[in-house]
Amino acid sequence: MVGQSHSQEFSHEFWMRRCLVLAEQGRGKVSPNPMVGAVLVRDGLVLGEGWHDVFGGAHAERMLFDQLGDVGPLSDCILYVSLEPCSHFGKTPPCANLIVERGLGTVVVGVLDPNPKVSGNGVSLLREAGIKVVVGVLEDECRRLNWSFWVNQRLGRTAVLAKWAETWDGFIGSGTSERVKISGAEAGAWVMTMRKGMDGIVVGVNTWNLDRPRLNVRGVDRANGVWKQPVRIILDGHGRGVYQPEEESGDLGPLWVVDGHRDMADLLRWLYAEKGLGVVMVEGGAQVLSALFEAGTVDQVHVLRNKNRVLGEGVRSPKLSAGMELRWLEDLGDDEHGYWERKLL
Ligand code: AOF
Ligand code: ZN
Repeated sequence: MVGQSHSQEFSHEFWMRRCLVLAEQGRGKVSPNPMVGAVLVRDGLVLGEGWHDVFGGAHAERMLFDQLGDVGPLSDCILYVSLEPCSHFGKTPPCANLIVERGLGTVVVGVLDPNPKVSGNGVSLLREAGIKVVVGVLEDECRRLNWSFWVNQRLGRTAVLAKWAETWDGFIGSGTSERVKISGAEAGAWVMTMRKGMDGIVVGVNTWNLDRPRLNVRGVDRANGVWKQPVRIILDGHGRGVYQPEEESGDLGPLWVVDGHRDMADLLRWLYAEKGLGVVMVEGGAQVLSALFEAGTVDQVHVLRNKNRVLGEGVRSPKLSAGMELRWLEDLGDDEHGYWERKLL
């Protein structure tokens, strides 16, 4: 008996991992909606798979059922889904109703939806229809996958990932008009993969003027469906930025110049509620990063600390706000990559 329930627990996790892999297909395409994956299983065999692929488009469950051939009644099947099926009429009709109509026997849910319109209601709807529901398989992984969606739903603002490069002795710049290159090639490539999942990239006007960063995604595979360059956001309160006309190459996201002197939490609420940005990466400089830390509005931090460079003096790296936890350190070529996050919401 014990062995049996153990093996079922294992297989629930196995299929939930598959849901997480499928959900990844939506990265950079569905925000501020969550990435979601779904798998339909009968006797240990996959009958169908789906994921949320386009903002405003079909949810994972609908994609799965739309593509499903004739496989007979589904009462002996298990539907795995990384997020609680929705119960509300949004841009699409509720997935929970669809699951009930299809006559599913069992539904295994990774984590409850933090969206107050759904949270718990999706599961209740399924249970009331007599469907067996298991909740909380790989719960933390399912939540972490959509950490920015949790920030959006619980805090009502755009989620913030802060990233900077520093020298081994903790400086992020020289403090002069001289531009210093700090991190190596591997770190540069990693930054591109991170930018790909962002709705916006934010820098302060000093960084913009000094570094002339392109703030776009280059050199990574973008072949996978509807995908947009992140918006480039320059925090420039006094119009000090130098904005040269750019070629319309289509390879740069839109450029937004916004007032960086306003309250950071306020700015992030505006970016989410009015502009629909789910997650942005802030790439400097020190003033902008410090203002965000002081406002307690940084959710994840990535630091690339170069092993070969020391400056001795210059602009010190910002202080992390209290409550940020170091999750890992890894080698990334010439850099040490550190990752901190706030407690999951
Ligand atoms: C699901 N499966 O694949 C996703 C869900 O505006 P809509 O209709 O696209 O609804 C967006 C909300 O639906 C979103 O805030 C979240 O609560 C849920 N997302 N639910 O059952 C999915 N992407
Ligand atoms: Zn849905």
